[in-house]
Amino acid sequence: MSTAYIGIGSNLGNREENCFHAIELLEKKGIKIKKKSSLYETEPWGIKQQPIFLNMAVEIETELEPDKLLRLLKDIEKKLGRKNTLKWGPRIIDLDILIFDDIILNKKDLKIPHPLMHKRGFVLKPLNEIAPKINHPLLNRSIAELVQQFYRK
Ligand code: PH2
Ligand code: MG
Ligand code: MG
Repeated sequence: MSTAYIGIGSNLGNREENCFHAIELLEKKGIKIKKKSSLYETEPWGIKQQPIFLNMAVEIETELEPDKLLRLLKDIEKKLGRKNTLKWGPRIIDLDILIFDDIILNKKDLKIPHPLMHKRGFVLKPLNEIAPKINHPLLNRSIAELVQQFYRK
């Protein structure tokens, strides 16, 4: 059994409903949701001219391998009506693998830990709420330390 952290984001439609619907579909597919952060209203990062996001993070337990989990996340995004989205643009739902056990993966379509997570407040804040002590296996810092570092800049 593996423990992983998923970042959830939405800035189109009923954002809260989209986030919780995604969690429901994960559970239906046998993913155990161990912890849920609060919802955070966050300023759009990357492309500024788009609606405000709702972001959250969840801790899951799964028997799936990372690539199978990625497949499932993509299927759920599609089911919720996500279209092929502009990079960093608006989306109904976004489900990203942030951390997966202490795995380091650098494949073309799947990089773990998420390569930008330590530079994004909208990822760090919710993740810090549910998992301040876990280690970022590449940076060898806890999430709490990464949050501190983020706000010092
Ligand atoms: N996702 C993006 C790009 N920008 N900004 C915020 N605040 N929240 C997001 O989830 C987000 C973003 C691409 O995945
Ligand atoms: Mg994303
Ligand atoms: Mg994504």
